[in-house]
Amino acid sequence: MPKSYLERKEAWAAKMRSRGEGSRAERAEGRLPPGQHTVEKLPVLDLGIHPEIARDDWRLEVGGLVEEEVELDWAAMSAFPQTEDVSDFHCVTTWSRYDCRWGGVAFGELLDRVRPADGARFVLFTSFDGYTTNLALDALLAPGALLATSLDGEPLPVRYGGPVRALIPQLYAWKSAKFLKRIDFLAEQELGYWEKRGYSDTADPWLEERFRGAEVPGWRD
Ligand SMILES: Nc1nc2c(c(=O)[nH]1)N[C@H]1C(S)=C(S)[C@@H](COP(=O)(O)O)O[C@H]1N2
Ligand SMILES: [Mo]
Repeated sequence: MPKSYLERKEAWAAKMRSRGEGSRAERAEGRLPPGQHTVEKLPVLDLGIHPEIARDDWRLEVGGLVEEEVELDWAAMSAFPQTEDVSDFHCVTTWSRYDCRWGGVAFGELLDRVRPADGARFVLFTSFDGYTTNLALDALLAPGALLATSLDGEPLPVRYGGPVRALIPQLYAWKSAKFLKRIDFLAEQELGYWEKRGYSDTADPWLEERFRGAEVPGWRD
């Protein structure tokens, strides 16, 4: 039997409770994942297309295997509880930027709204620049996974993916789709832009999952 969204959510919560509050401190000890070096300023890295979308014109479609498909506008985004999270950002090209302060809406809020159907196991992000990236649904349940609308206290600039980007600090940065346009919940994995070119589906920087081959099928089940 596939796990339902609520079962997945509870499993994550149990995992986090069992780790306790020490997890961030523990990570700080071995803070830099293997093969990475730190940079002071957050580099801008993307396909080179920076779509200018006014907040008033911005919409986010959320569909696929969900109980309730939604199209969010800026007012709907602002109506969700807002949160801030400080995390480290690791790009597969080996730079890491510590202490990025992202603000926005926790992915959990969106998941609670749309309610992924039983059998929804994967997610595909589609962006306004044509970029796509795939990940496991469970990645969105991790702490710090956000629909980000601000960075270091400022509204998210276009070059960093504004008006809204995905932000999943536990995974290499290419999973954090900028200029987010659509989220699809899927039963089967659909490959994104870099994944079609051989990059990892699971992309855990601590396991150095840069390219396909290192992943375990049925990841995190
Ligand atoms: N829409 C979109 N999102 C994207 C990309 C892209 O090309 N297009 N590049 C990814 C890569 S490879 C990285 S390292 C991060 C970089 O985010 P930053 O430019 O805010 O540092 O965005 C990711 N998200
Ligand atoms: Mo990247």
